[in-house]
Amino acid sequence: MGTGTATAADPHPSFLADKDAKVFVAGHRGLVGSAILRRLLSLGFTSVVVRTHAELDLTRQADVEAFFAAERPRYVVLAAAKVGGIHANSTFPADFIAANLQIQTNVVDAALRCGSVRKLLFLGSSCIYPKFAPQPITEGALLSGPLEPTNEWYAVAKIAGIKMCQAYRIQHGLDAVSAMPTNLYGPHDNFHPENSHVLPALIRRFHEAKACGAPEVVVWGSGSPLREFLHVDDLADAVIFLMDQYSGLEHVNVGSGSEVTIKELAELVKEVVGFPGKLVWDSSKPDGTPRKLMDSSKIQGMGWKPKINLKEGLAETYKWYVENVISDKN
Ligand code: GFB
Repeated sequence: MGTGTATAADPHPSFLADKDAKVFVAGHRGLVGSAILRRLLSLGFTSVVVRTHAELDLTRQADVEAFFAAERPRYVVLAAAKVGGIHANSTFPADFIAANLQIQTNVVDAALRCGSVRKLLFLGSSCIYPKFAPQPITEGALLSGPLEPTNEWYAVAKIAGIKMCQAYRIQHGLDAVSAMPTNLYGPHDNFHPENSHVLPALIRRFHEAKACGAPEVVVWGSGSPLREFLHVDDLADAVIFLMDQYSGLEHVNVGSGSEVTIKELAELVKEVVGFPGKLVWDSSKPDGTPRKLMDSSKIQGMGWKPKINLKEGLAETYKWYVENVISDKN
């Protein structure tokens, strides 16, 4: 546990008391990494290190080792990953398992070998849990049953990441912790029509339908699956909180605690975007797991709570989409 200041018993300052230390945020251009970067800068961290994919390919072990040896960061937040929605996960299983295993293995191992890293946080996903895990899903449900087939390749890689952090803690004493966020959304998301997650996909589809006066919008599946959504700025807060406060072996769930059906979500996006037409359901598309509500009582018990409700977060994300993605295309 971080105490804020260094003492004789704990010679290191806590993360939040060490704002001039080098912090490497891997994946700073993605949804999660960009939110963590914004939060670190707003908190006054002065030495955040980032690399674009073109500057450093995290799937290449030698390049990752050379980067860590040269930069010698004190803290690492591992938010770099190959991610996507239900369609991308089932279409590119090899890419999802290979890239994620490579990135996390290279980064965790290089963090140990360079000798400078005091703490590392690895980000996973709620899809690590069994398809039919009891709800809400506690951390203890890991590896207690079969996974959801549409994203098992990604899930297996993320489970390996948790286990790698645990193994490096046990064998080498590396302070590596893992956070498992629920379904995330917010600025800098991927708004690709097929490969994105449901929330950005629907923002784009409703916006384009409204812009061209289309009478209806197609939504995938039955509409009955339940999903829990968390704004990425809330996740960024949780990541900073865990970097400062948590040094346990077990991973930590990070969720909002409230869930909606996909039908309710679609109605909400329709309202926020202001699309006047109707919804049509494409039942040839998969539903995925029926429900995945996380039990976030562990992190809430430590003192973290989400702040952004879905409607507000959705409205703000739509505004960001219009100002950044649409205006970039014009
Ligand atoms: O967000 P999503 O792709 O991911 O889909 P998962 C959630 C639900 O929304 C599914 C439905 O029931 C989809 O069928 N859906 C409706 C849509 N319309 C659309 C659409 O236009 N696009 C998309 N993408 N979905 C992901 C995993 O599962 O969850 C990842 O694939 C990751 O690995 C992520 O773990 C958090 O929630 O089903």
